Amino acid sequence: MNKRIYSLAGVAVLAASLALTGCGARTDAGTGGGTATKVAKIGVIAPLSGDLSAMGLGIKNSVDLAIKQANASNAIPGWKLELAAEDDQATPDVGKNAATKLASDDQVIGVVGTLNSGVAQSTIPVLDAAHIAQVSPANTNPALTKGADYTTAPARPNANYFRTCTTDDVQGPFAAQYLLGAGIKKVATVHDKTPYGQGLVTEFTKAFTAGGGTVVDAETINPDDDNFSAVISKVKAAGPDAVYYGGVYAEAGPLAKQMKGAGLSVPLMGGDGIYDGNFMKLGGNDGDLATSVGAPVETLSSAKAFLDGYKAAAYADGYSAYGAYAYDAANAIIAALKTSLASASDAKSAREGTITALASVSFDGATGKVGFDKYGDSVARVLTVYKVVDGKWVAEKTGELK
Ligand code: ABU
Repeated sequence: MNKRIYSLAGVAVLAASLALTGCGARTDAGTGGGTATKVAKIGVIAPLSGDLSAMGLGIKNSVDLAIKQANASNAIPGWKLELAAEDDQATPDVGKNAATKLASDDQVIGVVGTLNSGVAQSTIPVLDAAHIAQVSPANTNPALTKGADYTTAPARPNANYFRTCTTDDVQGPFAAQYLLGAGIKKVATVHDKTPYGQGLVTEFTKAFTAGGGTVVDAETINPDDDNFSAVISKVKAAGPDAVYYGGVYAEAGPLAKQMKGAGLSVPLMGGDGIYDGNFMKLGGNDGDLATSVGAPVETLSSAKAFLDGYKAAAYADGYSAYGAYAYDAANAIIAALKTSLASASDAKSAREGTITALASVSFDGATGKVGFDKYGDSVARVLTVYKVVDGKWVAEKTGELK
């Protein structure tokens, strides 16, 4: 074998090896021109099974849609984007394992997720150590971007973390203003002891009492419990005009059902975590209320490409409360990749550059203006109050906190 033939054989072995391991560039069949296409993966970490899978699958599908649209338009020349979705089962430990798995895949360059603020506490440090950007469409706990002392001494804990939704120090007061404006002055609070539930009730309580309302009882539940009768008895004895709940629909629905069964016929109001049709399926009643992030997506002309694309893709599950926000989160990562991958030889070497580029993205997304402040929080702060009417969520009021 002469030297040239030996060299070509070596290249062939290397190419075969790269193809087998899935690393590096590859040649797309059918292009005719041998176009080299490198692969970068956008991860998703969300509950894809279990009680909260309606929300998690909406997130996954919406990221999938953004990736497919980017590939179809050749948004990043020379690169093909792929989805790498992991189920966190709404559990911090499972989420941490999912983050570790994605971080060990050299082709993963950014992650959309998580749904739960408590799960994000576990995934952010793992992805930060691997220099991978995480953009959440749904985490609303303020401490994730501004630290535990977010009110008095905000300090960003992790530069890799961003979110497209607003936060509970906006959402809680927005709910408080709504109830006070509706003449409701006495409220009992209940939360599920998660960072989200507890944080939301804390922010609601501050604003509700500052506005002249009274919290007549403050209770907690264990999300693993099915029977909330002991808590409901105490709440009922306190005589509230409404119950404000911090947690997700999986417990809020049964709580609302059991409240009504116990003769406590006052509205239950919650945050974005209960804004899902499953709340009613699990027992939510007409007159119950929720705040959720953004304006109703169906009313937004900016969301047409998302809504049309989602419908055309015929996903088995709806986009749910965070689909449009997940679509915008994925498109924020894709916008950053246009900079970070422009001259990159592989995805891993562009991870840090993606984080840097994300901090400066600004575009008109499905939900409105997409961009981030110095903490990684969304520049958009719109919220909507929804009420259950004839078994469906109906928008009552959309706006920003005054
Ligand atoms: N923001 C509602 C989803 C639950 C959470 O943040 O934990």
